Amino acid sequence: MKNTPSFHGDEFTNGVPADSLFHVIPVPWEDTVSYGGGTGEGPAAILEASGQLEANLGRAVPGSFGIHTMQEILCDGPAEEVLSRIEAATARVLRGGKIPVLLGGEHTVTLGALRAFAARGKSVGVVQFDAHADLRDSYEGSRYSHACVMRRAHDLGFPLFQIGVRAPCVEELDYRQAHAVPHLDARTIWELGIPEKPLPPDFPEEIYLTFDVDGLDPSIMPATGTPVPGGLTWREAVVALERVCQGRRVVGMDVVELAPRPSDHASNFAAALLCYTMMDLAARSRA
Ligand SMILES: [Mn+2]
Repeated sequence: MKNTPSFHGDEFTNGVPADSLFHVIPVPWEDTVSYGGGTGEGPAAILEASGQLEANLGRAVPGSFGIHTMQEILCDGPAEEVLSRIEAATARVLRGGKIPVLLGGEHTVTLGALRAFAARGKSVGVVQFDAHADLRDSYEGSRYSHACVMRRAHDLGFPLFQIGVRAPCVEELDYRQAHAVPHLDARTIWELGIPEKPLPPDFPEEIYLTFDVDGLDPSIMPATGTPVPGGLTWREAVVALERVCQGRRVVGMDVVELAPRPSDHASNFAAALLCYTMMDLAARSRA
């Protein structure tokens, strides 16, 4: 087991689980990557970079709510086994009434976390930031490919909202249309910006945020396996996050698909700051 630092461990010592609102679950899973590799190194890179964060974001100090970083999930073996481990770790966090913060790893990580919510029988809305729709039924022979993760989530009955998509395939466009999956695609953001209230009024009050870092533009996030131009600027991402959290309660989150590259510490830091920003919004959403 690698000895990686805890999240923001230079400012806040690794919290006692019972006193920590945020439970960080590193999941260095890299199984079905379709283009560039390296997502297995994502969690360690985010934890490393989190040491460079300021304690405060404006006047807010998200770390003061307590951050407990768990041991990383073992990602060897068949996908079903890895998913079961992710689900079990997430379920423990939920039983304690805390917020799971998963660090990927490939996007399939999200399915393990969502299964823990499904087992609790709660209607949680999934808000997905991504360049891709991830709605294929199967990809390269796998139903657990990262290109299928939101299809699997939708199969489980989770309402879904997609932000920043700009590379959907025709199968995904058809699926979206047939199932009326609401979305705010990159093209719409180019033309109209981020609406005041991005989510449909009937979207669940409790939300899970899944942020595939390729939702960001490659100019600020080149370190990902399948970068696509035309993505969210930093400002658009933060404003969109703030607006989807408005009037809702964040019950879980993940940051996935960071594939660190040598001498690109800017991407790693951007992913760490993104995660800390999401923690801030989650803490505020519970206030
Ligand atoms: Mn994705």
